Amino acid sequence: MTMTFDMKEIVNGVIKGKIDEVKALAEQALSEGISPEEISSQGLVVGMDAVGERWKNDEMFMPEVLRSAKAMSSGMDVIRDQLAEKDNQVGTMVIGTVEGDLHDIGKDLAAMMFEGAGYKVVNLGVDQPSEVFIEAVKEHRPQLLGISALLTTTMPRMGDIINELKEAGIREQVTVIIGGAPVTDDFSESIGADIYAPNARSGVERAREFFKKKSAESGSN
Ligand code: B1M
Repeated sequence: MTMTFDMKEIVNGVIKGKIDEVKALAEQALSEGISPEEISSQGLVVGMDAVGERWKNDEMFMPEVLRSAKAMSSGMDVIRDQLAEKDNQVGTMVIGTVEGDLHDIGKDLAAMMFEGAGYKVVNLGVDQPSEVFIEAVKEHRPQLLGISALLTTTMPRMGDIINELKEAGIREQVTVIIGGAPVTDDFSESIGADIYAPNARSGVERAREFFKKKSAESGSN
């Protein structure tokens, strides 16, 4: 049987913020035998990626971005259980916004992109003190710890979390990825984070490259 489903419909549905339509399309795609990974990586993520680009280029406004995020989320709801099956999982990610910072839009987009890439995501929310991050790493033993900050005044909390991971003796157990509008590569390096993500999509790609390089290095040792 030839596949009739056109993934572009999901991509466009996300871009246009069609919440119910994206849900129905994801259901249709699943019923036509398309895998949840494909629905995510070739449909939902591609759509949200385009939204991110348009937002960056001032071609979309915040309410539209949020509607698109809801549309992506409605598609994720359809495939989440199947993506979460052990065989499909890439790993676990704990993610949160630092203490004193209430911005969660970018952090939630990043969480969604990582979920779409096959991570089980534990989202701690906003305004979280270092202890909450440390306890979550101890409890969930994630491969990735994602930290977000949108204010120049709260950025230093990211470094505090890394220092507290060291003090707790668990820094080496987890890869730290940081993001947020004021964050830069230089800042990331200065606090000893492993990966800096300029945007949600690149975060997923950089994490993939990081783990690939790490496993190649451990293989050659
Ligand atoms: Co605030 N705010 N805000 N704000 N806010 C900014 C960040 C600001 C740049 C606006 C400005 O002055 N031009 C400015 C910060 C200045 C600075 O520190 N340099 C600012 C300020 C000053 C404030 C208040 C102090 C304002 C006040 O009360 N006087 C206050 C602080 C409250 C607090 O946190 N304690 C405040 C409050 C708010 C609202 C509550 C009104 C609202 C937040 C709503 C919410 O998040 N639920 C808000 C908003 C919406 C903004 C702007 C307009 C938009 C932020 C956003 O959501 N962007 C922002 C101005 C701007 O950025 N143009 C601004 C869209 C989002 C998709 O982008 O978050 O950058 P972003 O995320 C990107 C990447 O950075 C990256 O991927 C995302 C998608 O590609 N990314 C990650 C982010 N986290 C990541 C984590 C990762 C990976 C990638 O892995 C871990």
